[in-house]
Amino acid sequence: MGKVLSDEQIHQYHEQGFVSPIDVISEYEAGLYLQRFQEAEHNHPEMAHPHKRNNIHLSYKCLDELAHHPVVLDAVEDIIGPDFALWATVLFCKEPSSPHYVSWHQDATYMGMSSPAFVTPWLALTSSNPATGCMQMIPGSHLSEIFDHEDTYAEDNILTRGQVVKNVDETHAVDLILKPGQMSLHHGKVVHGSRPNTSKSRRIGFAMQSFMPPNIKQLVGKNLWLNMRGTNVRENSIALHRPAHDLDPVAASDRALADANLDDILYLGATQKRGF
Ligand SMILES: O=C(O)CCC(=O)C(=O)O
Repeated sequence: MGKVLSDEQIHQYHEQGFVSPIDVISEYEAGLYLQRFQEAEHNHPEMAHPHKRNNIHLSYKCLDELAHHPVVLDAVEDIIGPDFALWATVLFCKEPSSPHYVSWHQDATYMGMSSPAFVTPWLALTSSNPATGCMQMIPGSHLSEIFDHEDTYAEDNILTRGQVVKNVDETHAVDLILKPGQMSLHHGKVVHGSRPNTSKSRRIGFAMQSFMPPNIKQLVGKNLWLNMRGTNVRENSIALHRPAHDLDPVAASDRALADANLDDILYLGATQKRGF
């Protein structure tokens, strides 16, 4: 038994490359966080929109709190051990009845890390189900190598390059259905994607992408990390700061650095840059 996950859940993660659902906060609390997020979004829209969706946890206190929630960190510890840092976050918002989707891909492909053995918690702020465009996973695909990805830059594809793994057998896909306040955990190499939101409600997922132990090194860009738990000694690294409040200027300058770094890494060698 881990701190949060049962032995069965830990086994499932290692066998299938994901585990879901995990209760983090109640639906009621998720509603309060959603309200705080939407207020911050209303007051400071320049810090959170489809082309400014990375590292919002360095701008909005509510997302910083969720990234540090003890249930999130305990579950991460159950998977990768007691020492880890957070590399980045992405807020995946799909507006009601919108065409945006995420093609089949493996996260580790363009992240420039020395190993894909990292974990991403994806926390639902609103309901995530087939109608709203929940994530879908291909069980066991994390046990393969990184597949070839074709960069399509397709208009409604909200991945940086619209990168896609071809010939995925979708008959094995598993829908990760989450209530507000629940999360899933997925491995850096699991093949996953999501369909458009056909519902009348927003689908908002906070992907903490990703938590990594100190033996995983950034090989392509600057070494920027938010230390989360235990000892995280990394050569030539810069420790990011938590915001004390919305738009904290210290964390804001960290975010500018981290967003630019993420751009350099994710678009390395790309033929187009799309501002995601
Ligand atoms: O939110 C989505 O639909 C996709 C998210 C995703 O690909 C990820 O968190 O790695």
